[in-house]
Amino acid sequence: MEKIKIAIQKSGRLSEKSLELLTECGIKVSNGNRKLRTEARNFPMEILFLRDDDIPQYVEQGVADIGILGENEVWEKDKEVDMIEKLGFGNCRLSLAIPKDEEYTGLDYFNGKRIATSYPKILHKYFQVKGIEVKIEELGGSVEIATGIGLADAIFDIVSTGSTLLMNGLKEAEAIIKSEAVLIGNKNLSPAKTELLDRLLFRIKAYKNGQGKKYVLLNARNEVIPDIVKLLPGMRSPSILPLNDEGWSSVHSVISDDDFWDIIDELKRHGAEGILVVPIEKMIL
Ligand code: PRT
Ligand code: ZN
Repeated sequence: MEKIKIAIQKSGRLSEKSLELLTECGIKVSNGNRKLRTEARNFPMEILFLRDDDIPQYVEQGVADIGILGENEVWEKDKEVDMIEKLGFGNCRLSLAIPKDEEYTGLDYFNGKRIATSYPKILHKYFQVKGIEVKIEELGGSVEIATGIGLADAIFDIVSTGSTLLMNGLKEAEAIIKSEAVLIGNKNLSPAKTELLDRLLFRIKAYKNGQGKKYVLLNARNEVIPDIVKLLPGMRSPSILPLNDEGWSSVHSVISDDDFWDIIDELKRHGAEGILVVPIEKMIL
């Protein structure tokens, strides 16, 4: 039987989350002794552990059929691959940063400046479109120290909390693009592999749909049920079940974490009782 080959980061920020995603998709992977490749036990899948920089090329060439990595790497490597699905982890942004005591006057500030980065392609395209001339210093890592050691006037790097910039006496001047982990795929997958990819995607989407949502069960008197139903979005409409107690019903629905507490407050105000909140593991729409 044909297997689908997935490339994930060997060791780095996305490794654990990538494996966790496969686990959430019911795919059992054992990588106890940190092998470079392994097979899933209950899904026709082979897992290759690679440096994220190499994943776009391997997926383009078909060494791997699909891969998980940061969008930033996909754009920078600029290979012929399909962006299939955003995965909702590894969120960060690529930003221009300058020494904190400098006065930032807008994009023109960078005219003629030397900017250190590990993302020269993205940066070059950005300033080309803006019509601003900059000198790009390509660095493999430790970009944040480039201004301190006199190698550059500014940097272009990944930022998430901003604390690395702060520690290195820098401040964020412009956030250029947002990035998160994505699933990419080879452009010429066989029909058998496409079917395996579809099965995987179905599971990934079910997992993603359940993320950030709660299942809510509550009891209320029948006369307030119409008010309560108005407060609940639900997948279609909430389920309403009669309780053994005459004149009472139980309402079941799904609420997003974002407005969770606001809705709970409103539900209580409208007479909801015995509110039970349960995490959602998967949600198949
Ligand atoms: O060895 P390999 O080449 O596989 O790994 P790598 O060193 O190239 O990548 P790695 O593991 O550092 O990051 C993998 C991916 O995680 C990146 O390509 C991004 O898509 C994503 N990601 C998310 C991040 C961050 N958040 C992040 N904060 N990657 C790097 N950082 C670094 C950043 O470079 C900077 O040094 O963290 C620092 C900034 O963090 P804050 O929180 O201080 O702002
Ligand atoms: Zn890398």
